[in-house]
Amino acid sequence: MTENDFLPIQYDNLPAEGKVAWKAPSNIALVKYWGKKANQIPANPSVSFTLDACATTTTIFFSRKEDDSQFSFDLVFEGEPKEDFKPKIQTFLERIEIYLPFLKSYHLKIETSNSFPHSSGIASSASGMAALALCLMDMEKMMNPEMDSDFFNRKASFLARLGSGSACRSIEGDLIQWGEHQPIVDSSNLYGIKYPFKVNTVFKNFHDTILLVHKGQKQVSSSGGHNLMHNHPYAERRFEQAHEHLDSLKAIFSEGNLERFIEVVESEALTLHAMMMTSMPYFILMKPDTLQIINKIWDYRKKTKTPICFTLDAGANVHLLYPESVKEKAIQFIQDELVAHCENGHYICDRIGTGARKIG
Ligand code: 2P0
Repeated sequence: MTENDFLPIQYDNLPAEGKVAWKAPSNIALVKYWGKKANQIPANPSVSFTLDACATTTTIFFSRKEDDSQFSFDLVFEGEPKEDFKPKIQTFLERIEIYLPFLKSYHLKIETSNSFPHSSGIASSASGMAALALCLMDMEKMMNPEMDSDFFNRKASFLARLGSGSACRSIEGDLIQWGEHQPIVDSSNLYGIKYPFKVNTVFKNFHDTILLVHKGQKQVSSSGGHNLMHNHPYAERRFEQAHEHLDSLKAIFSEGNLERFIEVVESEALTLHAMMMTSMPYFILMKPDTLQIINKIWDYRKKTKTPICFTLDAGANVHLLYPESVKEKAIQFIQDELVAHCENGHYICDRIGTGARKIG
């Protein structure tokens, strides 16, 4: 498919008003997207677990308006008008207007809230942009009821990507791949797809406990970090490595090989942060507690042979990944040894999820 496949047909039925609502989850990448080309095209492919508990709920009340020369929207975040989120949404609407040309014909009242605290350091752009894209697709579906659910999800992912790259992996579950990768025939730079190969049941109910090490603002945004991969001394080798890791996951997922899964996932997390440390300007998003947690995980794994590993997002928080079979041990370990490294002792128990849900 190309971008042109997402251009709409002529609509014959523009409703006067209505309401759409979706809840979209966050996701955690196993092979990381870090570096992009123009128009939100990823420099390398990625694959992620869709999460469940960490999610954004968005409702749009829409009504036809006379003047269709510009966008008109209000934004209410967790019950309060939120002016500082508006420029990002304005830019998003401008980018996607060509694919949803009815947007300027409506006033949109967008109400949105997150299940996780705003200041937790958990990125809300993936779940937020996914929920918004799904609401807007739902509006399009009212005007084009023939649209099938595969196309609906694919276009929602395509639009979400234009808001935030990783958001394209937050539409469906439970394992989503994004970015062209030759051995995955249907892979695309334009949208996420369900991981097409066999996945052993050991990965089906994986847990992700997010240890909230640092809840403050990051010094460098993800967009800033992606940009620093241009002219980065190790970029090309890193992009190749992401392909290699994605290839090696095929047998790992199929066999349920947790030992090798841990190797790939932890290497990806540390490589992501190594890219940050070797950018110009260089920066470090990990905190001392991030490293202490990593060392404790390694010690615990060595001592107990429990298949618990970590991954990192673009921040200081640590995602602890483990299968259902070791859940009790993992919770005990977190409480005994890791909570002390979390800001105010806070952590979020999440798990792999099935994707976004329409709620209204
Ligand atoms: C990922 N991250 O694959 C990687 C790993 C963070 C670390 O994608 O500029 O918010 O909106 O496309 O998607 C975070 O970057 O960046 C991200 P934009 P995004 O999940």
